[in-house]
Amino acid sequence: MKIEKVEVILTSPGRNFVTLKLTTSDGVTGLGDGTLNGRELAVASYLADHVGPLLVGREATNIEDTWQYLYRGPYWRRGPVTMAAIAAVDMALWDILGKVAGLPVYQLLGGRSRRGALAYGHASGTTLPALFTAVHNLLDDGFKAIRIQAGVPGLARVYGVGSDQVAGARYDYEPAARTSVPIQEDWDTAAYLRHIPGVFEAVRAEFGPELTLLHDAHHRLTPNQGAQLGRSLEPFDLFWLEDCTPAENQEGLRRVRSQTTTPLAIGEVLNSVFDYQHLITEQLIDYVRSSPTHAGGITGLRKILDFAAIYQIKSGIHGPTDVSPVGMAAALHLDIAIHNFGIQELMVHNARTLEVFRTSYTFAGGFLNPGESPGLGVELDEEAAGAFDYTPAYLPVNRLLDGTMHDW
Ligand code: CS2
Ligand code: MG
Repeated sequence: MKIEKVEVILTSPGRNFVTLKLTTSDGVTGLGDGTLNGRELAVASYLADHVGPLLVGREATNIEDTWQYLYRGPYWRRGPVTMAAIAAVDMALWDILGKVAGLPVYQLLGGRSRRGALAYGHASGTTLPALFTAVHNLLDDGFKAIRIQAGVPGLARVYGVGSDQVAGARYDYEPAARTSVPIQEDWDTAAYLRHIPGVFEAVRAEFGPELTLLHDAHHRLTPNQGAQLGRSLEPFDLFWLEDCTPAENQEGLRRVRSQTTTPLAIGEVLNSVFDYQHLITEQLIDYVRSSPTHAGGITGLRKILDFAAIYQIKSGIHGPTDVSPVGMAAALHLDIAIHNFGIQELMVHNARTLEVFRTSYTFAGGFLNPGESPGLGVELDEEAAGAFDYTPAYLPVNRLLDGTMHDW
């Protein structure tokens, strides 16, 4: 069964998505997600101009060989654009294999290891009452684990904090603004470090000790500041503190690790097993945050997670809205199959996105399931997709109050 046709589909039902569609000589189709937030066109070109011609005529079921061919073949290895493109091909091939076998992909990965994948949702608020409303809304939806982000006094906007919600509303925060250049936000680390422990103290006082709580520091701290935050959050028993310091300085995590027992999650910007080498072998983290979409697909992420398992490190797959429903489905098949599952992030896509991508995964009682449809279980309505043209959209940039460019 050969790959016969390669199509790259860009659609923007509220945000941009890059989808690869492969069709085999037998007429079986597979979908893959190559969405790279704010750099979508680079992946689309990589796929259409460089990868597509290599795929036509290849055996569709040779998934590992195609992965290695695309990883080792071009000489230039790793990097977000390359690995998102490889991811799209890899997912589409697993989708095809599942459809041919008549089985959901998780069955091909070794079958079910758990009844469902514990999911965490996002709650944020510019004030404590607004944050509590957001937490109540998620609890009403069934969430058992909640990421807490809060506005910081003195800062006009903080990345990861959406508009305040009213009771009963759905969390609807899209980090990428549909503007031709990124909007700018400001940042004050000292104000943040003063404020956040009190937020968690208040949340614990309001919601009790059992609710699973998480926090994302979005790479904004030095290792020493990360250690300080980790320590100050210890009394509030977090499931994890995410991206306390930029992950490219892997040695920095030694400093954090030696100073705090707050569990650490890292990796949404990492894209290969090599990026995790020291983080995993030195046990500097507790959770791997990469997604199939940004780490070479199911095949690429499986390599990372199997490596992590040896060191008792678990998965915490990135699931923002910039991972398409196809990428989300790929994550869920892995979540159900692997042994070292930790938690799955869930930012629910907007209604228009879910009209374009028809999903068969489910969320109930705080747990996600990939569904039993053969393959990944996501169908693309191409007519609906065609109604939404690519629209430039970018994540914000972050500057200190004196104008210095900062991490976010
Ligand atoms: C965030 C994301 O989900 C998360 O943990 O860090 O919102 C992330 O910033 C975006 O996916 C970037 O594209
Ligand atoms: Mg994050």
